[in-house]
Amino acid sequence: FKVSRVETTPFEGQKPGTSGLRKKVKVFIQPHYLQNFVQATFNALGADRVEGATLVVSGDGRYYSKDAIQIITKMAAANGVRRVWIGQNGLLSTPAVSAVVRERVGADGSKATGAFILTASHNPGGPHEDFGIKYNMENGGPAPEGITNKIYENTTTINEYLIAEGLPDVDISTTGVSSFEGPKGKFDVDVFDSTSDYLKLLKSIFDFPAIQKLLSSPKFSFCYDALHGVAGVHAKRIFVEELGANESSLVNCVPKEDFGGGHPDPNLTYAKELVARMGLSKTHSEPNPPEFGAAADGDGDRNMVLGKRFFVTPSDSVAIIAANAVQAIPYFSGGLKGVARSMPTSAALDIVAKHLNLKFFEVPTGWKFFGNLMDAGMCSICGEESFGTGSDHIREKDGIWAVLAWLSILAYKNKDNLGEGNLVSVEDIVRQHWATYGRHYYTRYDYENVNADGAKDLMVHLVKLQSSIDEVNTLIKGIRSDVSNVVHADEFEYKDPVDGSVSKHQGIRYLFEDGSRLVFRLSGTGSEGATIRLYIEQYEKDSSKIGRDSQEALAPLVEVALKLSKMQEYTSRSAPTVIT
Ligand code: VG1
Ligand code: CO
Repeated sequence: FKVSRVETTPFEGQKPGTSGLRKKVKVFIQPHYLQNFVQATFNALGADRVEGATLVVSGDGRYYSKDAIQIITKMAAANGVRRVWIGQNGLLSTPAVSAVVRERVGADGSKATGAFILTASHNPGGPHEDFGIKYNMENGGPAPEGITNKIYENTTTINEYLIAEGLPDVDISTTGVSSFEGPKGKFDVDVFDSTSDYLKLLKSIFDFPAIQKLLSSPKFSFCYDALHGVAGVHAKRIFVEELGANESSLVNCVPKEDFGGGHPDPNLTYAKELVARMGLSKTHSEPNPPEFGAAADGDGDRNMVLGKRFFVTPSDSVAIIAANAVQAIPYFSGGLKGVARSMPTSAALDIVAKHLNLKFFEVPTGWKFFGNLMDAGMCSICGEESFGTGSDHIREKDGIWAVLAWLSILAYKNKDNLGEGNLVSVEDIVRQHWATYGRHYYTRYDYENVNADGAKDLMVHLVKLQSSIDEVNTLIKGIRSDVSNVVHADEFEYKDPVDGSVSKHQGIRYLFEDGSRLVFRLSGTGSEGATIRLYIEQYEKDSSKIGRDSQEALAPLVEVALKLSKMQEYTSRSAPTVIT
């Protein structure tokens, strides 16, 4: 092939958000749009990280992925990349990409140096929905802000990109290596099995025979919903072929370019089929739900964990995994190096860290901040309230890992009663955890696609209010007299303990005397308008009060949050789009 230089002009708005660049497909398919972003990335990385590189290019299989893979492959070849690695059919979950970058060794002994992940994660897909792209580094984690800022800068001045001319489209449906000759020498495209490397890593972490025993017990039943995302590919291999789960326990596990028209976000609103199967639907009654259910998002890095007629909040989930990891998961048997959560995630993990005397970190929203801690050996387990849980086995959150972690805990707690005796259920484990550590009532209200100016004004209003805590407390007393006092309010700012970098404006916090918290943030993953996230949390230590309905327990704080922020006034919305 030859290298051709194509003239181009900048597009506005190619700024990567919380997790890469996400836009409507109709924006991405404009001539040169994707190409500009990819070239801006190569330029930000610099020749020494691009020439001779081995790049993974794959994603969640959403609409436009196949075209994007061909374009990126040709651009990689033209920019001097030595090898492109592609999961079969272009399918790799985000955690599988991270595992491949860290673990896979090519037939010629090569190791990956980075990855383009093609996904807009939990956003819907299809010709009228979203596409997305992000770059991950050699450690398998998302590019740090230093690089993403550089990428954005480059997109504003770009005037040409390089693409290989005469390089045929690669057949991504069949595994194997194809070699080509370019001006700078050899270029290989290696299409490989999507699950093998990821599976190998997971097998080195968990006790697969113990999980297999649990899954095969007639007392236990299991269900996994991939919402037509890429996790379905891995789920079939791992849960069915390796662990012996029944094929009928997999729901929506065939990936679709448009996720079957659904919203591939694993929560109680969008994972409708799973919610019904687990006996949690308000309109459908299920006589005998499975003991355990879980769902994934489009790119397989998120998880929702459910028990029979029981919802586990993600904030509780990470705390419970951390509390049980050393006993239940072989990888952690030597102890935990530390734990971390994102700022809006509930403080359930903090309490576990205190009890177990573990290092603890609170970082801004988005997985990239955990990676630095893990690279420095300071953190083993971490999580976010947004259905993200993971560990230092990779540098992304990992939906299937979280399911295996829960199955491990269930296997451990039930190791002596799979024969006789009652099964310790998901609900039993959570209630036992609350009884030991107290309960964090938690909910998140999302106002999706609201007017961007209104959203900005609401945030400005909330920051202004913070200048007088007395005034805030007077306002609150006028709204609800049964809510405690605000003792501190600020905009969250994070100084990375490893590289000293500072991230500002990471969410507005109101902290109450009794440990309650209100947090307001603007989403960084949407593709249209603005999305306001309101996080509400209340801590209850009194064991006689830990069994309440969470929306009911939080009602006073919700009322305060909505009135204090003037939510309806600024957004013209009387109710949130989604409550999780
Ligand atoms: C959201 C979540 C955040 C998560 C991010 C990426 O970001 O709140 O916790 O890390 O999505 O997840 P935001 O900025 O919209 O609140 V994923 O599964 O979309 O890669
Ligand atoms: Co995701």
